[in-house]
Amino acid sequence: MSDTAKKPILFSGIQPSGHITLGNYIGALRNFTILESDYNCLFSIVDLHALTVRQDPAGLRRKTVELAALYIAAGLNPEESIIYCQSHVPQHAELAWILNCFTYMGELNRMTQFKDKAQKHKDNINAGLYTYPVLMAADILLYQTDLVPVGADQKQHLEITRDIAERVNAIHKGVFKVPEPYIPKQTAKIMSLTEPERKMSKSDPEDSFIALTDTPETISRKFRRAVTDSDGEIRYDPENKPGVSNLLSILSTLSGEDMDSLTARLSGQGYGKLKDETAQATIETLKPIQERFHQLMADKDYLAKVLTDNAERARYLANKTLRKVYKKLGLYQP
Ligand code: ATP
Ligand code: LTN
Repeated sequence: MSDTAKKPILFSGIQPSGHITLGNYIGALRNFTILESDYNCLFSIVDLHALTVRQDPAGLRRKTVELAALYIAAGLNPEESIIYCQSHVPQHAELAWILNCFTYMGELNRMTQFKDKAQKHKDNINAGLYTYPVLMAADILLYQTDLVPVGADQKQHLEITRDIAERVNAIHKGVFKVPEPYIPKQTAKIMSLTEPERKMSKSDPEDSFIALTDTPETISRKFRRAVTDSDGEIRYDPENKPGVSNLLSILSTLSGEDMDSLTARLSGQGYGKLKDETAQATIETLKPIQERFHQLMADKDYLAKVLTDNAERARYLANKTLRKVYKKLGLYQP
């Protein structure tokens, strides 16, 4: 950790709320691995956020450990980066309370993720779902974060985070670093395989997403059944051809072939060929990740130690910001 002190800070999180999908990988996890060496990174398993929808306790515990294994299997280094569970660092919830007092209901009312999730879970529109963006702002601001790599669906949450930080800073000078989002255009939104007008989401039905742990047979089958269109032309046009464009985005990202040469090479060929190549590229990308994932899952003690040690590193940093916030706001600190 030679030049650690000089590097800017990167924070991101994924919820342990289901099978991690190819959308999470391409939109988030893969970028984490690309950026890791240039930043001091924190990668959180945001288990408190997952509680905003009902979770089965044993399932939540299992998915938490699986996500830790996937972070490492995808290439993140837990000796350098801080890979940890949000609930192991109580400062997240503490700062969230403070930030609640700097967030307007009018702002939260505009959040599209809240509206979508409220629609999906009509029987459980809880206050946690409503204040979800405030906890997310706390996650980020707690570490004086410079950069937050996320998928396009999180853009609005990043904007509210910046607004909250600026609002606090306007009253109490210099409390928070105002973070920048990192949302690369082409890969920011991987779409569902069955409803390509909607984003691929880990809480949707199995056939709509590729899980990072799917077998090669399942991956091939899901891509073969992916919804396309009937004009038979291979062309990148997300507006009019969302299904085909989604497959092209996935293939181009995973194979490294740029979109122009890819569409030129495949033009005039059938969708079967596009689906086959996309499946193959996915299988090849996921193979080493899956091997490492299974090795790690066979060593739960190692994973527990990583999460325990890293939570301590996170608490140390989190505490520094929280103390500063309490002091600046006038909470008596003898
Ligand atoms: P859920 O369905 O439970 O809401 P999710 O699949 O949206 O989950 P999150 O844990 O909310 O996953 O997101 C983790 C990261 O993955 C975020 O940075 C998010 O923007 C990104 N992400 C999620 N889905 C996609 C997608 N389809 N395309 C690109 N990025 C995505
Ligand atoms: N809300 C995010 C997950 C998340 C997150 C974060 C991402 C929670 N806290 C902080 C980046 C930074 C989502 O993907 N749904």
